[in-house]
Amino acid sequence: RKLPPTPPAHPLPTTHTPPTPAPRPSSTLNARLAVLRGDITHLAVDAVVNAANRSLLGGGGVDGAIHRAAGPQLQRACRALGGCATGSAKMTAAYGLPCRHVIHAVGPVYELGDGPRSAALLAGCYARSLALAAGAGCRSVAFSAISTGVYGFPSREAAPVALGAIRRFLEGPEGEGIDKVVIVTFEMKDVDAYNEFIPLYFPPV
Ligand code: AR6
Repeated sequence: RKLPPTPPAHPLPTTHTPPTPAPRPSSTLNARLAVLRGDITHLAVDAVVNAANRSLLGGGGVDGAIHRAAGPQLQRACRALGGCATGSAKMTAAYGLPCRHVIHAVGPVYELGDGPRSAALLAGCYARSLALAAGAGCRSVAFSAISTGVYGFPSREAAPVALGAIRRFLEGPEGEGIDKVVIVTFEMKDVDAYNEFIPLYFPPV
């Protein structure tokens, strides 16, 4: 007898549900968001957001690049933080990097969650990172494409989650001090995903 097919570990990517209510077009808000393809370790912004893991002790991907460029003091500072929960973030100084602070955000491993829970955890990374940045008086923040590398979050699912969380924060009272959020991506698949969803979350005026 033929066995039934094994269900996927998580629901297959659903089509994106547009945000409700539809975000109002705002040239001021639009000017506060930028997408850049490049190396986040080169940016002299107030805070760079790293895609870390729960140990905060470094790893591969953008985390490895940030630790290499910052030097060993960063790992010593991270060790003192005692790890971080998934969906949250912690901040350190930036040491050898040209930015002022590093915010270490721990994104979800996509395969371990279902769609909605992973999305909520990913949104939490963006919201918590922005709250930490605003609390430290940062005006410019650069984000890595959290969870879209080793952690396997499909870029087309991650981009609307990130954009929604960034928009909500910038519109809220805590977001007032943040002049610029730069999303820094390394790969064309992330650039394409952001370009697809920006008109929905930051509609043209
Ligand atoms: N600048 C900007 N983006 C980069 C850079 C860079 N220098 N290097 C890679 N990326 P990943 P995750 C992009 O895997 O999925 C680590 O081992 C990359 O193309 O770095 O959250 C941690 O320690 C991708 O789009 O982070 C964790 O264990 C994005 O950064 C785990 O990986 C994020 O990919 C976290 O996995």
